[in-house]
Amino acid sequence: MNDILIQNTTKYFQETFGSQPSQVVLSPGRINIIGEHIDYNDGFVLPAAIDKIICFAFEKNNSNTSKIVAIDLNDTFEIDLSAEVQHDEKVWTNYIRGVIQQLKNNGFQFEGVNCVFSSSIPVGSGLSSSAALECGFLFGMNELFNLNIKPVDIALMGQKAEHWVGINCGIMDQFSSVMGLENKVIKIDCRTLEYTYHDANFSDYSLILFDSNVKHSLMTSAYNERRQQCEEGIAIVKSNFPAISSFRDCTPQNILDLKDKMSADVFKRSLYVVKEINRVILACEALDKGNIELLGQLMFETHDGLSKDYEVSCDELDLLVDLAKKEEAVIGARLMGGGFGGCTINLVKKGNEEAIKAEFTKHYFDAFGIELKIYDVKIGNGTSNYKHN
Ligand code: GAF
Repeated sequence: MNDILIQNTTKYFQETFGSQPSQVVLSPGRINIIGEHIDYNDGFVLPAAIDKIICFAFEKNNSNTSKIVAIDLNDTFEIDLSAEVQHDEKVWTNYIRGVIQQLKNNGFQFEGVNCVFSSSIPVGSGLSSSAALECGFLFGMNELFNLNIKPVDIALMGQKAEHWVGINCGIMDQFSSVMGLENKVIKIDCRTLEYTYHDANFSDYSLILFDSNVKHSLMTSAYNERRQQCEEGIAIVKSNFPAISSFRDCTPQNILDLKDKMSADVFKRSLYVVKEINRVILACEALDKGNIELLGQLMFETHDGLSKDYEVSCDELDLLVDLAKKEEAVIGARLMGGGFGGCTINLVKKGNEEAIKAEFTKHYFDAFGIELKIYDVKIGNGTSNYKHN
């Protein structure tokens, strides 16, 4: 599938700019096995890059203006690099503007580019198409102008670009988009940015994403609010237990002891975070030992926490996970990403995929009158230059 995407992108570039691109970059979306809303809480997460990507074709244009074409949106924007970077009503352009702003802030020297891009990452489904856009564009600029930005710094600058757009996100999405490796999940310590690769030992299972096909508009404000509540929670922990500096050093009992000192929401969020950090550690051990059944149970527990304590689920996602719980062939499922819509991630015993897909499609449509979208995903490499075979 991506071969056609790459061909079309380079062809479109040639038709638009009359030359061959000098640089073709592939930048993936991500899944997250477990560890949700944990990256901005100094915890551990377990994501992976996937085989759904954005393909970019670039060339320098020897001017001070960049021209960027989003093929799928049939839209183009131009940006004068000598002017101050401004936000725009066209949201997609802000991710690129945010990256340009980061390059400028960090004093990098660069000029205008011509760029076209096209994507196989569904937008608004919680697969981090925005991180892929930021990191892929930045990767291309790094290559074209020999900026010598290290991969982890590409991820950090991508994250800052996203903050500039308006979501106070953690590092997980950009990190996994840049650092992904085929068939490996990455355990990221979001406090130190140390990371280890683990075999994605899912051989008897398929990873299936069920896309609720809804996106509740609260997402940005609710995300930022959750982050703020967690900051409030950890501040209360620190002032009562001076030896503790982050949620990962807390036990659930520490939070229970502070119940009277926290608002009901801050208490629930904090308890969820402490439990989820612990679940990621257990899940990673289970994965290493090939105990995928245990990993699946932990995923179900994560969903319960996200739904009841972190309150970032919605009826559509809850139904998809309830359906999964009833199916013997689905050993784990949960909402994935920021929440309020998007996908659930499911571990489905091999051989049962088609029956499960049909079952879920029917039940979901009966309940909400909405078509379920389904993605089979494979774990792929992080952002890279396209190399012809
Ligand atoms: C979004 C954010 F961008 C990530 O940083 C992460 O917090 C995730 O939601 C929730 O785990 O994808």
